[in-house]
Amino acid sequence: MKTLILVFLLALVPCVRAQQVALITNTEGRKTMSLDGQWHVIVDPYESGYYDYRYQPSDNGYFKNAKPKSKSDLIEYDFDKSATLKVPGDWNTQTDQLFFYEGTVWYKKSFDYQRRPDTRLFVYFGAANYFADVYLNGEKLGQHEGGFTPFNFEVTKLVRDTGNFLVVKVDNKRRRDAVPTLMTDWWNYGGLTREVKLIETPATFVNDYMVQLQRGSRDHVTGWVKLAGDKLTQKVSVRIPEAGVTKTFTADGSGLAAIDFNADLKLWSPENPKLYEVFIEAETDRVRDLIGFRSIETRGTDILLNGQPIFLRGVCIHEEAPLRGGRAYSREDAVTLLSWAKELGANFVRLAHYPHNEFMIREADRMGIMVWSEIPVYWTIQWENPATLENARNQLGEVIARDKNRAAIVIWSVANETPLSDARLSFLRNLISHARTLDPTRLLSAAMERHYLDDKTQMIDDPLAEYLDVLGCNEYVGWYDGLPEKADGLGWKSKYQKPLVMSEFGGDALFGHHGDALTRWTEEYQENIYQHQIGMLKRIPFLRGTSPWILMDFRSPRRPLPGIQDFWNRKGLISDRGERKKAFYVMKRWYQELQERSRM
Ligand code: GCB
Repeated sequence: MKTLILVFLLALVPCVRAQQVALITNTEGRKTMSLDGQWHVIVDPYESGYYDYRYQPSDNGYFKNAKPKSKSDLIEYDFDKSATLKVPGDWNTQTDQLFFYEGTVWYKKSFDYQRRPDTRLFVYFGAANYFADVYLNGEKLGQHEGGFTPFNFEVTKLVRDTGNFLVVKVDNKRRRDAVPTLMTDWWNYGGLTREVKLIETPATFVNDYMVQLQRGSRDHVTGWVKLAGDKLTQKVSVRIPEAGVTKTFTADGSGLAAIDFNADLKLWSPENPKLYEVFIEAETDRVRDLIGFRSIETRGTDILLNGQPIFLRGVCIHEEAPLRGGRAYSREDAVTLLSWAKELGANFVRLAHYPHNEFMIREADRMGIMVWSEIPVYWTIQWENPATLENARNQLGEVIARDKNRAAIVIWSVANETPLSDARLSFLRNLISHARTLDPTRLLSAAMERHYLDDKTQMIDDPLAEYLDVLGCNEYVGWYDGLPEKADGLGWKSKYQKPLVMSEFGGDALFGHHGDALTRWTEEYQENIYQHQIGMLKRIPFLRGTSPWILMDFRSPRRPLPGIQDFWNRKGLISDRGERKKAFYVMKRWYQELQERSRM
C-alpha cells in the first residue's frame, strides 16, 4: 500500500510545477475569501504587456501594475481606468468585441487581506483557459497550462495587509501541441472561467486525502491523508460520526498517513445518493467533506454498481451555460443541467470533453447521477510530443486530484475519437496507467471509433480497448453516416468481452423547425434518428450504457450555417433556451422503459 501511495505522490510531482504544495482540494471549514466579481482587464493581442519591442520578456510588464510617479513618467497602460470583466466568466460572451477573440487578456484585482498569525495563504483558481501567468504585487507566482483544471499558488510571504494586486495574464490562443489542439467542435471560451479565491490554512495542514472503498469491496475503506508543513509527524484521524467510525493513524516523516479500516456503510447509488459527513483531523488542522461510498466494477460485459448489474442511462453534456450561453460555472448552472438530465431519465452523464467545474461533480454526488469524466485529448493531438504527453498527464492528475473522493465519478475517460497509430496507443496507455496509479478504484474508458466489417456490421477492435474497463464508441448512423433507417439493418460486434457504452449518437435539429422525417435540421429528422437508433441499440448484447449527443445545444466555431446553426451545434435534445425537442421525448420514453424493467 505504502509503495502505491508513494507512486501516487511521485506521479503528482510534475503537476505541481511552480506550486509549493499540491492542489488544495477542499476548503470546507477553512477561512477563504472570494476574489470573484469585476476585475479590470487589458486586451493585449500583441502581448506588449509581456514582451518588449525586441520580443523579449520585459521586466516591466503589465504585471507591475505601474502608475506614473511624476507628471513626466511615461506609462502606457492603467488597469484602474480599463474596462472590467466578471470573474468567473468567459470573456467571449461578456462583450461583443471579444466574441471571436483568441489571445491574451490581462486581469487585475486589488484586495486587502489580514492573514492571521501562524497561517499560510494560497490563491486558488478553479480554471483559466488556457495559459495563466500569475503575479502578486509584481512578483511572478507561476504559470499554469490547461483550461479546465484547478491550481493554486502560495502567497504567504508576498501578501500584505492592504493594497495587494493580483495580475493574471490569460492566453487562449490555440496551439498545435496543446491539449486540446487546434481543432475542436466547441467554443474556445477564454478567461478566468471559474472561481478565484484565497485560502488560509494552518502552518501545517491537511493538504489532501483519499477516502474511498477499496476496489471490489463494499465495507473496506482505504486511502491516505497527506499533510503539508513542517510538523509532519502527527496523529491523523478519520471520523465518520454517522457510521460510528473514528480511526487514528500516524503520518510519517513526509506527512503521509495510509488509512485502512472496515465500516458498515449505507452505499451511494442513484436511488439513494447517501453522503456521509467525513472529518479528517490532524493535531494542527481539520477539514470536513461529504463523501459517498460505493463500489464500481465490471464482470464480463456487465458493469456492477455495489455488486449489482446496472445500465448507464446517460446523456452527454458540454459545459455550456443553460439559458444564458457562455461557459457554465455556477451551482445553479449545474443544478439546471443535471435536473434536465434527470428529467430525461438519466442516472449517468458523460461530461464532455474536458473536466467540468466542481459544482457539476458535487451536485451529481448529491443528486445521485453517475459521471464519466474526461480530459481534452480530442481528435488529433501530437502523440509523439513528450511535452504534449506531460501536459495531458498533468491535466489528468489535476482532475483526479480534485474529484477522487466523489462517489458520482465512476469512469475516467482518457480520449475522444483518436485515430489509430502506435504513437497514439502508447500515449494513451501511458495515461491509462497514470490514472490507475492515481486512482485504483474507478473504471477507465475512452470514446473510440469503430469501423464497418461489411455494410451490415460495425466492428469494435481498436487495440486501445485491451487496456480499458469499459468500451466507449461514438457513431452517427443517420446523420454523418447514411439516413436514419440505416440503423435498422446494423449489427455490432466486439473483439473484447467488455461492456460497451455508446458514448455518442444523434443529429442536429433547430428547435421549432419542422418538416418531414427526412428533412435535415428539423425536429422530425432528429426524432427519426433516435427512433431507429434505439431499435439498433436494443440489439447489441454487450451494451451497458448510452449517452446520446447531447443534452443541450452548444456553441461551436465549426457550425456556421445561417438561420440554423449560427455557430451552434444543434444536436441538443434541448435547445440553448431550454426548449425540449421531439427527440427528447423519444429518448425519455426508452429510459422510462429501461427503468421500469430494472425494477421488475
Ligand atoms: C463527435 C465529437 C463531438 C462532436 C460531435 C458532432 O464525434 O466527439 O465532439 O461535437 O461528433 O456533433 O459532430
